[in-house]
Amino acid sequence: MTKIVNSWNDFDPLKHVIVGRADNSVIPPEEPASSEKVPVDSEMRGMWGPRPLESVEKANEQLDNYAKILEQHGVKVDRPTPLQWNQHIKTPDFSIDSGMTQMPPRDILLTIGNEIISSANAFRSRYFEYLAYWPLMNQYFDEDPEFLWTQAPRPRLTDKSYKHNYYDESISIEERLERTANLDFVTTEVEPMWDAADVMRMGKDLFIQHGLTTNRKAMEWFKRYYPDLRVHSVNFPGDPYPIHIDATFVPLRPGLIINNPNRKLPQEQRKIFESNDWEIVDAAEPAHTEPPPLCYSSVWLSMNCLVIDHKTVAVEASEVHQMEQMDKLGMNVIPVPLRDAYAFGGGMHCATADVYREGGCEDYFSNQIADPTLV
Ligand code: DAV
Repeated sequence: MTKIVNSWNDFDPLKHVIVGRADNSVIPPEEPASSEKVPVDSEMRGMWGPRPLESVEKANEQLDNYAKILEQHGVKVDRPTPLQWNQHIKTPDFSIDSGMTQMPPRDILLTIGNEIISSANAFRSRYFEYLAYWPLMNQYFDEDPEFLWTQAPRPRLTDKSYKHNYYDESISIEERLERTANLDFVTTEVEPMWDAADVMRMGKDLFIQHGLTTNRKAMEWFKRYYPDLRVHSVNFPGDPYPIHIDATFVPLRPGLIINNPNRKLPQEQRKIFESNDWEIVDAAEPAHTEPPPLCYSSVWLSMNCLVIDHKTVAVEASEVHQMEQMDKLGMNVIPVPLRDAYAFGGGMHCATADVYREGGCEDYFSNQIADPTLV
């Protein structure tokens, strides 16, 4: 019997992965969810349309090379099938002038054991992104009799899914930080919405970031859908645009996590880690002071690494401080140039989605304390 899909965490030995592609990527028009994400002073405000072909080619060159490097390290690599994203999207509930990309598979696909779930993204432009992965899902379904091919409940994304007048040009960074620290985001709670990259998988425990792309109702959905897992809601004050946990809180091996020093996990949310002998260390500073042009993500993609096994990690090749820290933490570093792909939706971790890691569903948090993160 062929076993294709299995992954319970982000650090056990990686054997099979999906690496995204930049083809046909579009900067989508502003919409209720993204107007909050695009920083006020960003050159991308109000701008949309197909990304420059030269930038697509450069990104693809680095993504292809990343795939090749992973293969050299014994990891099987699959690639999505690009769609034409520069076309109008319409559902009974909303319409938007374009889709986005199939570069960061991590935002769309969540692998839990033998199951891959397509997410319930809060961005309207990303509504059909899962289609780029359908040929692979179909193939895994044919080949692996135990593979569970799942689609999370699709959000309707009507106007009720967002707060209106939430966004205002005059809002300062301080006000923004106050709002996010108070768990006040542009998304409402009328339906579950979540990006797969907000979910940190740790065997029996799922730590999910409550932020711009994932709401509380999603956590409730996870709790009911996986009655045997423990679902935790975490948040990181200090991030004015909290989207995706993987440039904020990144596990390297059982017992060790790096945390963005500007977005520290609050003290009371640390208890579950501390009482189970997990160490949380500040991540190294990024090597760059600015993200590359036309990039949504922050410079903290520096810590968005892909762990290959408990002793090996792939880090973006220009992130000298992060590579040095990995070395000090006892990890062998595989440097991979990927900065030209950042603008398409993220870094080393974002650009991939797990298909197969060795290992099973471990309980890393067996010492259950009074834990305010537990949903
Ligand atoms: O720091 O901008 C990027 C995460 C992308 N998946 C950040 C988060």
